[in-house]
Amino acid sequence: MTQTVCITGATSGFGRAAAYKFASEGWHLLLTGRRSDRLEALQAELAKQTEVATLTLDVRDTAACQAQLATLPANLAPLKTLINNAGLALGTTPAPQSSLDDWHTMIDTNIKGLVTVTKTLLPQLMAFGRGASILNLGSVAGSYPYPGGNVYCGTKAFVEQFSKAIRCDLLGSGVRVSNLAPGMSESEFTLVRTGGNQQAYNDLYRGVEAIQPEDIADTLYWLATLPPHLNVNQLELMPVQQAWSPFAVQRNSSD
Ligand code: NDP
Ligand code: 8X3
Repeated sequence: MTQTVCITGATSGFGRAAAYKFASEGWHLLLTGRRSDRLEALQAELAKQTEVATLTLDVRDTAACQAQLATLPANLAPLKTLINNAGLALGTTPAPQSSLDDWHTMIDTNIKGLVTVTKTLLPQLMAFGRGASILNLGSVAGSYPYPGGNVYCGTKAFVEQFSKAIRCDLLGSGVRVSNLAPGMSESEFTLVRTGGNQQAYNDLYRGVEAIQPEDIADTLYWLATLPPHLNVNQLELMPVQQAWSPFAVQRNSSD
C-alpha cells in the first residue's frame, strides 16, 4: 500500500533530511514550506525516487492551510504520517528586552500553525486509522527552561502537552501521536534565531558533536514505522556532550 508522509518545514534542517529519508524508503511525499525555490529543488531531486508534491505554504495562514491541505492529490492519498516540523525560535534575549512581534511570530508558527495543520489533516489520518502517526517536533526547551528561552520554551511546552492530550481524544482511532524533543541540533535554526549571525552559530556548535538533521530524520522514520500497536508518547534526544546545569540562585548582596 502507498505510504505518504506530509512534512511541514521541509526546506531546511530536520524537515529536509526527513524528506530524503522517507523518499529513500519509498514513501510518497507532500512537502511544505515558505521558500518555493527550495521546494522546487527538492521536488526535482526527489521525484527521481518517488512521488513528490510540494506546497508553498505558510503555516500561519489558516485559510491557505485549510484550502490546500484539505484534499491531497490522488497519487498521494491516503496520508499515513504527518510530521509537524515547521517552527522557529526568534531571539535569545531576556523577556524585558525581547520583541513582542517575535513572541507573536513564535506563537503563531509553533502553536497556531501546528494546530491548524493538525486539525486540517486529522480527518485523513483518522481515515487511514491503525498505523497512522502524528509526529510533533517539540524540544528539550519544552521541559527545561533557560534564560532567553521565554516564549520559545512556552511554545514547545504546548507542543508536548497538546501531543499527549490529543492522544486521549484519538484513543480508539489507531492514530499515534508522538512528541519528539531534541536538544542541541545543528541547522539553520540558530541562524534564524540570531538574525543570521554566523559568529553566534559557530560559537554555539564549536567543539560539540551536535545532533544532525539526519539523526532526527532516522528517528522520525523509526517512529513512523513502529509496529502499529505501539505509541511513543515522548522521546527526548540530546547530544552526549549536552546535559543540565544547576539551578540559578540570586543572592542578596548584603548577606
Ligand atoms: P530550520 O530552521 O533548519 O528549519 C525550520 C523549517 O521550518 C524550515 O523548513 C522553514 O521553512 C519552516 N518554517 C518556519 N516558519 C514557517 C512558517 N511560518 N510556515 C511554514 N514553514 C515554516 O530548523 P530545524 O530543522 O532545526 O527545526 C525544525 C523544528 O525542530 C522546529 O520546530 C524547531 O523548533 C525544532 N527543534 C529544533 C532544534 C534545533 O536545535 N535545531 C532542537 C529541537 C527542536 P521556510 O522558511 O521555507 O518556511
Ligand atoms: C531547540 C533546542 O535548546 O536551543 O529547540 O532550545 S534549544
